[in-house]
Amino acid sequence: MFKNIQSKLCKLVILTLSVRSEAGLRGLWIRARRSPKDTREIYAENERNVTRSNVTEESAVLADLDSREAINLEAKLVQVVASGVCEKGMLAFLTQDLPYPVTYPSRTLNFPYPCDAFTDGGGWIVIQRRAKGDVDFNRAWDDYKNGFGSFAGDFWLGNEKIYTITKSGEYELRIDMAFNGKSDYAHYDSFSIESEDYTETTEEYDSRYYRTRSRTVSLGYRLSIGNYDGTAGDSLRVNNGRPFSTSDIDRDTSTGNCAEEYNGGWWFMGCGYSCLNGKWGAGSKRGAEWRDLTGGLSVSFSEMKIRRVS
Ligand SMILES: [Ca+2]
Repeated sequence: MFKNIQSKLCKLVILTLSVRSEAGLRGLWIRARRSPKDTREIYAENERNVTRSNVTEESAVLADLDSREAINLEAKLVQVVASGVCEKGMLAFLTQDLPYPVTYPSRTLNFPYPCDAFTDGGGWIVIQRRAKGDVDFNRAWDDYKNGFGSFAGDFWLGNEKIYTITKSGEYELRIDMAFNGKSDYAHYDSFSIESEDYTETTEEYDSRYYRTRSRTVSLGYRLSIGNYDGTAGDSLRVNNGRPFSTSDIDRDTSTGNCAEEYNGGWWFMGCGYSCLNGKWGAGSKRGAEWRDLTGGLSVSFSEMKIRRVS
């Protein structure tokens, strides 16, 4: 167990170094449950766990952190500690280009995710972000299943990961958006998606005996949302109960292909009033739409995030 953690820490430190060397960024590992004054302990712990050949370079990175940057990073750490974290005791990675700390790895999930520890008390796992427009969201089923993009910019966490998270408890959904220079949000008091498919077992009766029959039913990450409140309007309502559609897997109720029309995957009906994964470009039609807020045009920013409520 310890060796496993040790091995992961090695990889993480190596990742830190590689990010820094490629982008000129400086990384710092933090343990969110600790106070900022313990940061040096983390440095020391990381250093003990890196391989001998990496020690020199890791020390150089730490020495290279100037006092101003250390203060900034520690200020963020204070906020992480003071407000809600997504998972107690998590390891979070924070660089200057990341808007939120990213777990790597999580203690209970085997994939990293960004944690918005600042909005409305924090504790939000961010599952979608559109801010820069540098990531193509016009992608096929498998990309939406596995996730794509960068936590430093635009991304989709991945339907399989979202399903894994929401099946582990009760979650709420918050969507932050910007349009015409104004920020708004939509909140749903429950949120989950079903699996990609599942095996349904039925019992059938004939005159001599019961027999069991199994068949695989495709749910296609079907959406389930609860009550709405917020300022952006309830533009996701008609998508409730709809499976996910992409340009290559059309499960919408339209005779056309909504994912093709919007250039992005979503829980389309036919085609509905929202698609925050749609074609990027503030003001474009049939794009990153939230009808009640944008009237058919596109938002200039969106972030979808979920938080465990029980
Ligand atoms: Ca269709």
